[in-house]
Amino acid sequence: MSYVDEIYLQVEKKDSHEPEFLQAVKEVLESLRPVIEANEDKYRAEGLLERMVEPERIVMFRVPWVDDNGKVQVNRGYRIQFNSAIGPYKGGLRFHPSVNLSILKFLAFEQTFKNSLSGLPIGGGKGGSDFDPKFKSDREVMAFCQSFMTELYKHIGANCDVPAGDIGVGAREIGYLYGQYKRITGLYEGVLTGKGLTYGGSLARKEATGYGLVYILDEMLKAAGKNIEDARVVISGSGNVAIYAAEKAMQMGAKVITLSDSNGYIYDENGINLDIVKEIKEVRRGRIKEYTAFSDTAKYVEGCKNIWQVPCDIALPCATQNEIDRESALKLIENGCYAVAEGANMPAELGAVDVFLESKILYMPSKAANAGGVSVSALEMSQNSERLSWSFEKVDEELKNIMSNIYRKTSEAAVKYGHEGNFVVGANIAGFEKVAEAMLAQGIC
Ligand code: NDP
Ligand code: 2IT
Repeated sequence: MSYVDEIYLQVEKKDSHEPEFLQAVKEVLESLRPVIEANEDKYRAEGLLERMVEPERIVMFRVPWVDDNGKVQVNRGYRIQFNSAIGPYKGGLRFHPSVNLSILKFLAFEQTFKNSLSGLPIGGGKGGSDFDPKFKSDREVMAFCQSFMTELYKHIGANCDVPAGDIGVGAREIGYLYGQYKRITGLYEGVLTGKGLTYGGSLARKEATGYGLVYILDEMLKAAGKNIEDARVVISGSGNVAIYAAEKAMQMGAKVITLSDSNGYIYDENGINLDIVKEIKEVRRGRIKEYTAFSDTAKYVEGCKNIWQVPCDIALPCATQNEIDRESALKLIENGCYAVAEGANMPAELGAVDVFLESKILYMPSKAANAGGVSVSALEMSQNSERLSWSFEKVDEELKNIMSNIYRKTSEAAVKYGHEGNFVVGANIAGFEKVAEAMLAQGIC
């Protein structure tokens, strides 16, 4: 049996109760086949894949806090330190009721290859909690964050593990978490990224994932002789990634016609007004449905799945994992969509990925497409180390270069292994090679 199949069967047996993790492992291992087959004896002798699919460490803990009614609440906290071969663990924290071990393991596994692909010296990690910040008061969120950090601080540090934001964790949460870390440890260090600009945050971190997504999309389109200008763009989500992807796409002349949240989506053929969206989502923490009160032409549709039925040229899924199933992928293509770039992590089910690859549309998978966020996080770590703050223009320029390098590495790896235009194969192989080399150099550990 091939080494790839053997390892996948082992993981399937051991982690059978972790569907998202299995999905991510399957996708990565399948596309690594050519490079594994070329080095099978060496990798097998070193147990490389066995080590790669097993997190170095998982921390799970109780997070007790008191709500506004004086009632004690208990959530579950996690940090997965997946792989430190090329640098300190790095990756976001997700606060969402759906959070469980399977989801965080898939995210941390993917993060390892994404971070490698970024070209920066960062390992892979992820964490979070099943806490739901939605409709909680600021005091409740603070109480939760302080309790969460009261355990997490033992396991992180500027040179060992540097968390950041993800779903449900933005500037407010990072602020409370940072304050508690500093208070407990007495250290003023770059232990978190996505910090506020007054206490060590980087300009352009807020924009980085969305902007980076559109920069790499633009590279992919240009290489295929296409242009983002005047394209109709369907974006899902209305959080950090979706808003700044929309902003950059609009700046580059595209028309963004949808945004969504977990209840439904808004649709306006004339293009969405982002100032209104920012006011609703960033200032008032409201729901996307409220947008229709400010617009005569926008429609609100309950439920988020049908967003992929909206005819478009380009689709940018920016909400969550598995938001596009096979049927939705087929619908997108039937309606003329010619490019998909993933802002969210693993937003397409395996069947949908197959549809994108078989139809030969331009398809940039998440670990390449959304790497701009963690890349600027790494630049924030550099700024913290040298105790300097770079200008917006400098960070943005670096981000453009990083996304351009990711595009080049991804497309070159695809060509090298005989899969020209298949950026799934390209991104997985390019990300894998550096981690593999570092692990082999460091011996069995
Ligand atoms: P936010 O919390 O800012 O926004 C999340 C958005 O997605 C909200 O609109 C939310 O709607 C929607 N959403 C969340 N869960 C679901 C669900 N189960 N079904 C439908 N919609 C849902 O998070 P981000 O914008 O930061 O993250 C979005 C995606 O991008 C995630 O996959 C994340 O892992 C990925 N990502 C984020 C990076 C970052 O720097 N922040 C970097 C790279 C990737 P609602 O309000 O109803 O929950
Ligand atoms: O999925 C991701 O890359 C993130 N949520 C960002 C991680 C980070 O450390 O900035």
